[in-house]
Order: sequence, then structure tokens, then C-alpha cells
Amino acid sequence: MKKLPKEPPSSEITPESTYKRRREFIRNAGIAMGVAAVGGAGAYYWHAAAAEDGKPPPPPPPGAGKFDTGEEKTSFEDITHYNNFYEFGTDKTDPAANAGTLKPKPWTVVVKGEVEKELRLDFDDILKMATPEQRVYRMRCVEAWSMVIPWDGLPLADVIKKLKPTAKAKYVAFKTLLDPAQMPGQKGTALEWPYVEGLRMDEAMNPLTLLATGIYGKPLPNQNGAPLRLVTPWKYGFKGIKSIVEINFTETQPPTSWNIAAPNEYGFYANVNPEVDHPRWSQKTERRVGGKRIKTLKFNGYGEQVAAMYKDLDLTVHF
Ligand SMILES: Nc1nc2c(c(=O)[nH]1)N[C@H]1C(S)=C(S)[C@@H](COP(=O)(O)O)O[C@H]1N2
Ligand SMILES: [Mo]
Repeated sequence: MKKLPKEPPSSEITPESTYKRRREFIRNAGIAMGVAAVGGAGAYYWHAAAAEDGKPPPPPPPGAGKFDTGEEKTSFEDITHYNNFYEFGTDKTDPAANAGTLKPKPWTVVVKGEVEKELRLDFDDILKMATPEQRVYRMRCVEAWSMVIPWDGLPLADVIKKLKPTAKAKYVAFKTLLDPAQMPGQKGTALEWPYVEGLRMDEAMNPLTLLATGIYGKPLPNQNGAPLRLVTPWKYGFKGIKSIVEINFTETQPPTSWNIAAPNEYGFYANVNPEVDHPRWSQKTERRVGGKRIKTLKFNGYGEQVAAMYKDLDLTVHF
């Protein structure tokens, strides 16, 4: 019988926290949810409605089940109590314990840069820009664990079409809220704040890319990035920026938080790739939270939808 590979040494915590200590050393050395119409008369934002009256969610909207992996879903408890959200601490249990200070309502998102019209949008305005869908996605963290999450959200492509970027827009940059009073981790130096991320325009327009607003038919819990976060299931988890307050269309590749933090370890693309190891640990397998260790699939199993975008890119260089 083949032995399963050993869990990477402290895979869940060490990589990012080791780095954090190094970074601190370098520094010291001186260097919602209202009911919103989304369609015709009687249309409603389904999980928001469920949350408000405490009843079980109504039947999912059309589009649910699209891209479903058929795998066993991770429990709501695990999805909401095993998190990365450094604005609330660097341990996996910190976000659930500390994210109560975040106020996800009211919520404003600034749209700027290479776009027909710069805008300040309320969260409810964004909900009206596309039809909500539920999609069960396999998610893979760079730390070699994974989950299967039933997200609720809006296809980012539909939102972008409404925002009308100019022909110069080649990338979309996202920013998390910067407010140390709501996000106490921002008083520390675990990362540069605010958290920033970005996608190439074709990645942003890919049908898999979701602006998530909920999980399991409930509004996003604070620790998962309320009220609005990015989901790109073929990429490592750190691309999935939480609690977004800015969408900026740019001509050039925007900076991204983990690439700023450790450029030799975290690239801009961050496509899940078992053939390209992280410099300090393997990416060949993953531990399914609440389940077994399994082999990691290239593009997290979404190659059919995304591989063509990278046919001219050396993924060992552009990791
Ligand atoms: N603003 C912000 N977004 C973030 C992070 C973070 O620390 N801050 N962590 C990222 C990482 S490393 C992962 S794996 C996912 C985790 O999402 P989850 O806690 O909802 O599973 O969020 C990503 N988005
Ligand atoms: Mo991650």
C-alpha cells in the first residue's frame, strides 16, 4: 500500500507567518443586505430574503449548479471557521473570532481608472448589475489545503460589461477596505495595507470569475469577505480578495499583496499548478478540509475553461 504523503510541515500556518516574521525583521532593521430587484417584477435577491426572515433559503435561481464539481461540499462550519483574512489576525481561527468589528452595510465600491464613467456604487447597486447565481467551486489555498464551497454571487463579466471599461483597460485591480478600527489587523505589519489584487482583463471576463456575495444561500459572513469578494477557482486562494471597496481598470499590471510581500514565492498569476512547487513546499497534493489528502489538479481542475488563456505563457516563469 502506498503511503500518503506527509502533511507539509505546519503547512497551514508556517509559510505565511514565517515570512511575516522576516518582514517585520526587515522593517525593524530600518528599511446586507436589502432586498434588491435583479430582474422583472417579483424578482428578489434570494439569499438576502432568506437571511431577513430567518426561513430556509428559497429555491436557487437559474444558473445554480453550473460548474458543479459533484464533490462533497465542505461544511458551513469549516468554511466559516478556517479562514485566511490577515486584517483580523494570521491564525486560521482569528477571522471568525475577530471579524465582528467589520460593518458590511452600508458599503460603497468606487469604480475608477480606464472606464467610461467613474462611479461610487452602493452594494445594492452592484447586486442589480447581474443575475445572482449559486456555483459550487473547488477552492485551493497555496498552503496546500482546499475546500468545496457553494458560493452565491454575480458573474464578474456581467458587472464589467455594465461598467464599460475603455479599450485601454488591460487589467482590473481590486482593493480591500482600509480601516484599522474595523480591521484591527491593519494596526500590525503582517502585510502592506490595504490588501490589493488584480486580474488580466480576459481572466476577469472569464465565465468562472465570480463576485461572491454569499455562501450556502446566506450572505457572506464577515470572515469570508463580506459583503463582496472575488472568487477565481482556478487560482490559489490569495487571489480571492475580500471586502472589496475599489475596482480600478488599468493599462498596466497592478501590484498584488502577496507578490509585494514575497515576489519569489507568490506571482501575479497564481494559477493552481501541481507542476510548479512553491519554493518552500510542494503543490502536488492538497488536504481537503474535513476530508482526505488528494492529488492537486492543474488549474484546480478547470483547465477546460481557462487553459487557453495561458497558451503563450510559460507558467514556470509566470507562476
Ligand atoms: N483582504 C484579504 N483578502 C484575502 C486574504 C486576506 O488576508 N485579506 N487572504 C486570502 C487567502 S490567502 C485565502 S486562502 C482566501 C481565503 O478565503 P476564505 O477564508 O473565505 O476561505 O482569502 C484571500 N483573500
Ligand atoms: Mo491562501
